[in-house]
Amino acid sequence: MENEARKKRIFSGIQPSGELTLGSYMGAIKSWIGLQDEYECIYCIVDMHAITVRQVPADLRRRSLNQLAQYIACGLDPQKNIMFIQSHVPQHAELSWILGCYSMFGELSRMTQFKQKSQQHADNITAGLFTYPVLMAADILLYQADLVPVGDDQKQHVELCRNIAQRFNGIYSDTFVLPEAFIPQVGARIMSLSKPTAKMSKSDPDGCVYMMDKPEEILRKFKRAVTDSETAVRYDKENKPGISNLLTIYSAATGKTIAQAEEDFAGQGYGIFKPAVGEAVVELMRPIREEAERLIADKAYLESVYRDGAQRAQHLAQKTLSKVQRKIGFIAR
Ligand code: ATP
Ligand code: LTN
Repeated sequence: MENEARKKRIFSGIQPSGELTLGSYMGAIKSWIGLQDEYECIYCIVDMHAITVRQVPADLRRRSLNQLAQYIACGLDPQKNIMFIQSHVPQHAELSWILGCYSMFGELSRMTQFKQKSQQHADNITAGLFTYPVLMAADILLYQADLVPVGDDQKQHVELCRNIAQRFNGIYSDTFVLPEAFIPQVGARIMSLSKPTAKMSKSDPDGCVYMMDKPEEILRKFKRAVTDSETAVRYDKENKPGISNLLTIYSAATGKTIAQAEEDFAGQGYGIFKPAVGEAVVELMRPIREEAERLIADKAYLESVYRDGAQRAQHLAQKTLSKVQRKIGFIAR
C-alpha cells in the first residue's frame, strides 16, 4: 500500500486569530521543529478557522503573513516542510462539507472548545463555530497525516477526527489514515500569568506573553506574574499553580527538568525566580523575534513560500479528495 512505503506524515495548524503566544510556541511549534527531519511535515495557517469568530480583515491579512514569517523564524525550513495558507487550498472546504455529512450533531455538541467559545461570543454563535472541528478533521485527513502535534487543548478535536475517519472507513473501506495527537511532555498547557488556572490564550491578552513582545515587555509580565503567599519555588500544580506554571515555562525554555529547575532556585525567593524565568524566555525568543522581523519586511519571499506551499499541498489534497468523491458516488469531473 502507498501509505506503508512513504515517510510518516505530520499535519498541524494555528489560527491567525491573534498574535502567537508562548503557549502556541511551547505547546505546538516547538514539537514541529523537532519532528521536521524524521517526518514529512505540512504546516498550515488556518485562516478559515479564524473567521469562526469575527475578525478585522486588515488584521487577519497582516497576522496570516506574520505567522508564516514566525513559523520560518522558529526554524521551520520551507524547503523541507510544506507551509501554506488554508484558504489557498480549496480542497479543505470541499472535504469539510463531505465530512460534515458523516459527523454527528451530538458529538460536535460535546466539544469543550465550542462550549467555551460560544460562551465568549454569545452574540455570534455561528454554524461555523459549531462545525469548526469538521474543518479541522478535513485538514488532517486530506493529507493522510499520521501525527498531529498540538497542545493539550486540541486532543479532543483530534480524537473526533479519528472517529469521523473510522466511521467513513467503516462504510466505504479504508480511505483515511487514522491520525494521533502528539502532545509534548513539558509545555502542553501553558497557563495565563495573571490567572494560572486558565490556559494562556491569544484571545485573552491579560496574562499572555506574545512571541513578538520586546524583552522589557516580557520581563515586566513575568515580574508581575501571579504566584502565592509562600516563598518556596516548588512544583505543586494543585496548591501552587502560578509557581508550577513558571517552573514549566522555565523547563521548556532551558531544556532542564522540573527537578533541576527546583534545585536551581532552592532557598531563593520569588523575587529572584520570576525575573530569571523572564530572562530565560527573553533569550529563547530574541533570535526568533529578530528573524521574524527581518522576514516580515521581505514580502516577496513570503509570497514565494506560501505560493509554492499551496501548490504542493493541493497536489496531495486532491489525491485524497478524488478518492473520497469516487467512493461516495460523485461523478468524476
Ligand atoms: P484562541 O485563543 O484564539 O483559541 P489559542 O491561543 O488557544 O487561540 P490556537 O490557535 O488555538 O491558540 O492554538 C495553536 C496551537 O497552540 C494549538 O496546537 C494549541 O493546542 C497550542 N496552544 C495554544 N495555547 C496553548 C497553551 N497555553 N499551552 C500549550 N499549547 C497551547
Ligand atoms: N484547532 C486548532 C487549529 C487547527 C489545527 C488543524 C491543528 C486547525 N486545523 C489541524 C492541527 C491540525 C487550534 O489550535 N485551535
